[in-house]
Amino acid sequence: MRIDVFTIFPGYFDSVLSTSILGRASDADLLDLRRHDLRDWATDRHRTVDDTPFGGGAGMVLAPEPIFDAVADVSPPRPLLLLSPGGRVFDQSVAQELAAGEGFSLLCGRYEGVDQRVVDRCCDGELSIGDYVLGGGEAAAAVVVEAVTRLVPGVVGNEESVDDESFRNEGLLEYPQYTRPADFRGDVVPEVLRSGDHGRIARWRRAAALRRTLARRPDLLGFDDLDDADRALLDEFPDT
Ligand code: JCQ
Repeated sequence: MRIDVFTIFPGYFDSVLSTSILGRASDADLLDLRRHDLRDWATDRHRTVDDTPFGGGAGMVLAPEPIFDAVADVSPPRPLLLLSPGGRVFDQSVAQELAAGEGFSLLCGRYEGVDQRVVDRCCDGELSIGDYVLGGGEAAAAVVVEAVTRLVPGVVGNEESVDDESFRNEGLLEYPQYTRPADFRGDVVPEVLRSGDHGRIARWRRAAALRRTLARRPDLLGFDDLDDADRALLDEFPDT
Protein backbone atom coordinates (compact mmCIF):
# COMPACT_ATOMS: atom_id res chain seq x y z
CA MET A 1 0.00 0.00 0.00
CA ARG A 2 1.49 3.31 -1.09
CA ILE A 3 0.30 6.39 0.81
CA ASP A 4 1.63 9.84 -0.10
CA VAL A 5 1.16 12.66 2.40
CA PHE A 6 1.57 16.33 1.49
CA THR A 7 2.24 18.44 4.57
CA ILE A 8 4.29 21.32 5.94
CA PHE A 9 5.19 19.09 8.92
CA PRO A 10 6.63 15.87 7.43
CA GLY A 11 8.39 15.19 10.74
CA TYR A 12 5.01 14.75 12.39
CA PHE A 13 4.82 11.29 10.79
CA ASP A 14 8.11 10.04 12.27
CA SER A 15 6.21 8.85 15.34
CA VAL A 16 3.51 7.25 13.18
CA LEU A 17 6.16 5.22 11.36
CA SER A 18 7.92 4.13 14.52
CA THR A 19 4.84 2.56 16.10
CA SER A 20 5.02 -1.20 16.14
CA ILE A 21 2.32 -1.99 13.57
CA LEU A 22 3.17 0.67 11.00
CA GLY A 23 6.91 0.33 11.52
CA ARG A 24 6.69 -3.40 10.88
CA ALA A 25 4.43 -2.83 7.87
CA SER A 26 7.04 -0.47 6.40
CA ASP A 27 9.89 -2.87 7.10
CA ALA A 28 7.93 -5.66 5.41
CA ASP A 29 7.21 -3.43 2.37
CA LEU A 30 3.49 -3.69 3.05
CA LEU A 31 3.36 0.08 3.64
CA ASP A 32 5.19 2.65 1.53
CA LEU A 33 4.44 5.95 3.31
CA ARG A 34 5.93 8.88 1.38
CA ARG A 35 5.97 12.28 3.00
CA HIS A 36 6.31 15.42 0.91
CA ASP A 37 7.17 18.79 2.44
CA LEU A 38 5.08 21.40 0.62
CA ARG A 39 7.78 23.98 1.38
CA ASP A 40 10.06 22.13 -1.05
CA TRP A 41 7.82 23.58 -3.77
CA ALA A 42 7.85 27.16 -2.51
CA THR A 43 9.73 29.56 -4.79
CA ASP A 44 10.86 32.32 -2.43
CA ARG A 45 13.76 32.18 -0.02
CA HIS A 46 11.43 32.10 2.99
CA ARG A 47 9.76 28.95 1.57
CA THR A 48 6.32 30.57 1.85
CA VAL A 49 3.32 28.32 1.18
CA ASP A 50 0.48 30.52 2.47
CA ASP A 51 -1.02 33.95 1.90
CA THR A 52 -3.73 36.26 3.22
CA PRO A 53 -7.33 35.54 2.22
CA PHE A 54 -9.02 37.57 -0.53
CA GLY A 55 -11.93 39.42 1.03
CA GLY A 56 -10.08 39.86 4.28
CA GLY A 57 -10.34 38.04 7.56
CA ALA A 58 -8.05 36.46 10.05
CA GLY A 59 -5.43 33.85 9.33
CA MET A 60 -3.72 32.51 6.27
CA VAL A 61 -4.71 30.27 3.38
CA LEU A 62 -2.52 27.61 1.75
CA ALA A 63 -1.76 28.95 -1.73
CA PRO A 64 -2.36 26.88 -4.87
CA GLU A 65 1.05 27.05 -6.60
CA PRO A 66 3.17 24.91 -4.25
CA ILE A 67 0.44 22.29 -3.95
CA PHE A 68 -0.21 22.03 -7.70
CA ASP A 69 3.54 21.86 -8.39
CA ALA A 70 4.10 19.22 -5.71
CA VAL A 71 1.28 17.05 -7.03
CA ALA A 72 2.45 17.46 -10.65
CA ASP A 73 6.02 16.44 -9.73
CA VAL A 74 5.11 13.48 -7.53
CA SER A 75 2.16 12.03 -9.49
CA PRO A 76 0.85 10.53 -6.26
CA PRO A 77 -1.54 7.60 -6.15
CA ARG A 78 -5.20 8.58 -6.46
CA PRO A 79 -7.51 9.43 -4.89
CA LEU A 80 -5.87 12.51 -3.40
CA LEU A 81 -7.95 13.45 -0.36
CA LEU A 82 -7.86 16.69 1.63
CA LEU A 83 -8.26 16.30 5.39
CA SER A 84 -10.87 18.83 6.39
CA PRO A 85 -13.70 19.17 8.92
CA GLY A 86 -16.05 19.59 5.95
CA GLY A 87 -15.18 16.28 4.30
CA ARG A 88 -16.90 12.90 4.04
CA VAL A 89 -16.78 11.33 7.47
CA PHE A 90 -14.04 8.72 7.67
CA ASP A 91 -15.33 5.45 9.10
CA GLN A 92 -14.45 1.77 8.87
CA SER A 93 -16.18 1.37 5.48
CA VAL A 94 -14.09 4.22 4.02
CA ALA A 95 -11.00 2.57 5.52
CA GLN A 96 -11.97 -0.70 3.81
CA GLU A 97 -12.50 1.06 0.46
CA LEU A 98 -9.07 2.66 0.67
CA ALA A 99 -7.42 -0.57 1.83
CA ALA A 100 -8.87 -2.38 -1.19
CA GLY A 101 -6.89 -0.17 -3.59
CA GLU A 102 -3.18 0.05 -4.44
CA GLY A 103 -2.74 3.37 -2.68
CA PHE A 104 -4.05 6.86 -2.09
CA SER A 105 -2.80 10.28 -1.02
CA LEU A 106 -3.55 12.81 1.68
CA LEU A 107 -3.23 16.58 1.73
CA CYS A 108 -2.94 18.15 5.16
CA GLY A 109 -4.62 21.55 5.39
CA ARG A 110 -3.45 24.19 7.84
CA TYR A 111 -4.25 27.74 8.78
CA GLU A 112 -7.77 28.92 7.92
CA GLY A 113 -7.97 26.57 4.97
CA VAL A 114 -6.75 25.70 1.50
CA ASP A 115 -7.34 27.71 -1.67
CA GLN A 116 -10.61 26.41 -3.14
CA ARG A 117 -8.99 25.79 -6.54
CA VAL A 118 -6.86 23.10 -4.92
CA VAL A 119 -9.99 21.43 -3.62
CA ASP A 120 -11.79 21.74 -6.98
CA ARG A 121 -9.02 20.88 -9.42
CA CYS A 122 -6.29 19.03 -7.57
CA CYS A 123 -8.04 16.88 -4.97
CA ASP A 124 -10.46 14.02 -5.59
CA GLY A 125 -12.38 14.51 -2.36
CA GLU A 126 -12.29 15.64 1.26
CA LEU A 127 -12.16 13.48 4.38
CA SER A 128 -13.13 14.38 7.94
CA ILE A 129 -12.21 12.23 10.93
CA GLY A 130 -14.93 13.82 13.05
CA ASP A 131 -16.73 16.92 14.16
CA TYR A 132 -13.97 18.96 15.76
CA VAL A 133 -11.40 21.39 14.43
CA LEU A 134 -7.68 20.62 14.45
CA GLY A 135 -4.85 23.05 13.88
CA GLY A 136 -3.94 21.09 10.78
CA GLY A 137 -4.65 17.86 8.95
CA GLU A 138 -1.59 15.94 10.18
CA ALA A 139 -3.24 14.24 13.16
CA ALA A 140 -6.23 13.34 10.97
CA ALA A 141 -3.90 11.93 8.30
CA ALA A 142 -2.17 9.79 10.92
CA VAL A 143 -5.56 8.35 11.92
CA VAL A 144 -6.39 7.50 8.30
CA VAL A 145 -2.96 5.93 7.67
CA GLU A 146 -3.24 3.73 10.75
CA ALA A 147 -6.84 2.64 10.20
CA VAL A 148 -6.23 1.74 6.54
CA THR A 149 -2.82 0.12 6.92
CA ARG A 150 -3.93 -2.36 9.56
CA LEU A 151 -6.51 -3.68 7.06
CA VAL A 152 -3.83 -4.51 4.49
CA PRO A 153 -3.40 -8.30 4.42
CA GLY A 154 -0.36 -9.36 6.42
CA VAL A 155 0.00 -6.15 8.45
CA VAL A 156 -1.81 -7.39 11.55
CA GLY A 157 -0.27 -10.74 12.37
CA ASN A 158 -3.45 -12.45 13.45
CA GLU A 159 -5.99 -11.84 10.67
CA GLU A 160 -8.74 -12.99 13.00
CA SER A 161 -8.19 -10.13 15.45
CA VAL A 162 -8.90 -7.68 12.62
CA ASP A 163 -12.05 -9.61 11.69
CA ASP A 164 -13.41 -9.86 15.20
CA GLU A 165 -13.32 -6.23 16.22
CA SER A 166 -15.91 -3.53 16.64
CA PHE A 167 -17.55 -2.48 13.38
CA ARG A 168 -16.62 -5.70 11.60
CA ASN A 169 -18.22 -7.88 14.26
CA GLU A 170 -21.57 -7.65 12.44
CA GLY A 171 -21.61 -3.96 13.23
CA LEU A 172 -21.75 -4.48 17.00
CA LEU A 173 -19.42 -3.00 19.59
CA GLU A 174 -16.93 -5.39 21.16
CA TYR A 175 -17.85 -7.52 24.15
CA PRO A 176 -15.83 -6.93 27.33
CA GLN A 177 -12.51 -8.74 27.71
CA TYR A 178 -10.78 -9.97 30.85
CA THR A 179 -7.43 -11.52 31.68
CA ARG A 180 -5.87 -12.83 34.89
CA PRO A 181 -6.32 -12.56 37.79
CA ALA A 182 -9.85 -14.03 37.98
CA ASP A 183 -10.38 -12.02 41.17
CA PHE A 184 -8.90 -8.52 41.11
CA ARG A 185 -9.44 -6.73 44.43
CA GLY A 186 -12.74 -8.52 44.86
CA ASP A 187 -13.97 -7.77 41.36
CA VAL A 188 -14.41 -11.15 39.66
CA VAL A 189 -14.42 -12.18 36.00
CA PRO A 190 -17.87 -13.44 34.91
CA GLU A 191 -18.16 -17.15 35.72
CA VAL A 192 -19.28 -18.08 32.20
CA LEU A 193 -15.89 -17.02 30.73
CA ARG A 194 -14.14 -19.47 33.07
CA SER A 195 -16.63 -22.29 32.48
CA GLY A 196 -14.94 -23.81 29.41
CA ASP A 197 -18.37 -24.06 27.74
CA HIS A 198 -17.52 -22.50 24.38
CA GLY A 199 -21.11 -22.38 23.14
CA ARG A 200 -22.24 -20.56 26.26
CA ILE A 201 -19.23 -18.22 26.08
CA ALA A 202 -20.09 -17.29 22.48
CA ARG A 203 -23.72 -16.60 23.45
CA TRP A 204 -22.63 -14.51 26.47
CA ARG A 205 -20.31 -12.47 24.27
CA ARG A 206 -23.00 -11.79 21.70
CA ALA A 207 -25.45 -10.81 24.46
CA ALA A 208 -22.86 -8.46 25.97
CA ALA A 209 -22.05 -6.93 22.57
CA LEU A 210 -25.76 -6.45 21.84
CA ARG A 211 -26.48 -4.86 25.20
CA ARG A 212 -23.51 -2.52 24.89
CA THR A 213 -24.47 -1.49 21.38
CA LEU A 214 -28.11 -0.90 22.35
CA ALA A 215 -27.02 1.28 25.28
CA ARG A 216 -24.18 3.25 23.68
CA ARG A 217 -24.55 3.21 19.92
CA PRO A 218 -28.08 2.18 18.85
CA ASP A 219 -27.39 3.97 15.54
CA LEU A 220 -24.97 1.15 14.65
CA LEU A 221 -27.73 -1.47 14.76
CA GLY A 222 -29.47 -0.03 11.70
CA PHE A 223 -32.82 -1.39 12.83
CA ASP A 224 -35.33 -0.48 15.52
CA ASP A 225 -36.04 -3.87 17.01
CA LEU A 226 -34.07 -6.99 17.91
CA ASP A 227 -35.12 -10.33 16.47
CA ASP A 228 -36.43 -13.13 18.70
CA ALA A 229 -33.08 -14.91 18.91
CA ASP A 230 -31.26 -11.79 20.13
CA ARG A 231 -34.06 -11.05 22.60
CA ALA A 232 -33.70 -14.59 23.96
CA LEU A 233 -29.94 -14.08 24.32
CA LEU A 234 -30.44 -10.94 26.39
CA ASP A 235 -32.89 -12.87 28.59
CA GLU A 236 -30.44 -15.76 28.97
CA PHE A 237 -27.72 -13.36 30.22
CA PRO A 238 -29.50 -10.59 32.16
CA ASP A 239 -26.27 -9.46 33.89
CA THR A 240 -24.17 -8.57 30.86
C1 JCQ B 1 -10.21 16.76 9.83
N1 JCQ B 1 -11.80 16.55 11.28
C2 JCQ B 1 -11.23 17.73 11.55
C3 JCQ B 1 -8.18 22.48 9.81
C4 JCQ B 1 -8.86 23.92 8.01
C5 JCQ B 1 -8.68 22.20 4.84
O1 JCQ B 1 -8.92 23.16 5.78
C6 JCQ B 1 -8.66 22.91 7.10
C7 JCQ B 1 -8.21 21.66 7.56
C8 JCQ B 1 -7.96 21.45 8.90
C9 JCQ B 1 -7.46 20.14 9.39
O2 JCQ B 1 -8.43 19.10 9.46
C10 JCQ B 1 -9.29 19.06 10.54
C11 JCQ B 1 -10.20 17.89 10.63
N2 JCQ B 1 -11.21 16.00 10.27
O3 JCQ B 1 -9.32 19.95 11.36
C12 JCQ B 1 -8.63 23.73 9.35
